Amino acid sequence: MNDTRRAVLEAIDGQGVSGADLAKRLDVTRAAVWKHVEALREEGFLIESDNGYRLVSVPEFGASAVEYGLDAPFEIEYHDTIGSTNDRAREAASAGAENLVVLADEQTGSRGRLDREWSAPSGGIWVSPVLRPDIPPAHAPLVTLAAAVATTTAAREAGVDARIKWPNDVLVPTADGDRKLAGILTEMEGEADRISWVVPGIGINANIDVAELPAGATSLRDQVGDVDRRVFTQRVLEALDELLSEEDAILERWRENALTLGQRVRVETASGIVEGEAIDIERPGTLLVDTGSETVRVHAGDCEHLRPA
Ligand code: BT5
Repeated sequence: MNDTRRAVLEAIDGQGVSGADLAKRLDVTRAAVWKHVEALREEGFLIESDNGYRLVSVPEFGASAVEYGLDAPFEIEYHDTIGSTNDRAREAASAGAENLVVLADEQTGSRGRLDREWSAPSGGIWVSPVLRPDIPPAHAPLVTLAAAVATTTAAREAGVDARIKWPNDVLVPTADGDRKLAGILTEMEGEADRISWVVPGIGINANIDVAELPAGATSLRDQVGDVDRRVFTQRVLEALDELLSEEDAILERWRENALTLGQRVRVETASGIVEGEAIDIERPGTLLVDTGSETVRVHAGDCEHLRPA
């Protein structure tokens, strides 16, 4: 959203302000004020003009909706429907985009890790930020952890008991097992010593019926009823931005929200199966598994929580 439009919204959020006053405050002509108001109305902002301009409501979802009131330096690119927000974010990143977030209501070709299918019907929060943190490629797993913490934080604020399963799943423990609320697919391009871009694509089952999702999934709707996706998306992006500026907090916050720690796990890694108790996490995202005879450091793999022996 351009700065003048944001300033118009801020000025008329609360009380009515006349066109003349707005023009003076923003140092533009009255015709320009009118043009901005019309453009905002077209984007779905409800603006009353009986007694000066007054903001009545913000659109439910979309680029300007999420940008307005967002306390993080991201520009949003919104699609009602798209193949994959990660594909689009990668393309934009390669073309030089910075601080861009690709957001969609529905995806028709979204991916999980290892090219697994990810269902993304309308009503979800499918979001792929393009980040350029000043860290070496080997530290990229920290970004995935941060995205998981950010998503869990927003879900907990919405009243959902969300926890993280190492490395990238956000689950909700229920009487009949843990159910998957969100997943993260991190993709990046790096040079030898520095990440060029990294996209932690986050898929959150928001206002979706579980019947539309694969077995074992849950949604925010299923847990607490429909949420305000605009605010939820803002909270995820704000928490992510905050964590990335405070790298040391990421592991601490991850531990606080982890479901995996203290559990018996079975991790399938490229070099074989590791089974034991997950005892801790280490930079940049290494899981420590106590097998009974030794502590094994697992850098990547698919993790399964086992029932206590
Ligand atoms: C993930 O993979 O959990 C990462 C998912 C990332 C999706 C986001 S959406 C925005 C961005 N754009 C993309 O194209 N992708 C990212 P993984 O750990 O491999 O889990 C995949 C497995 O989760 C599948 O094999 C299914 O069993 C299950 N699954 C598929 N869709 C699901 C959903 N909507 N909710 C819960 N589980 C699902």
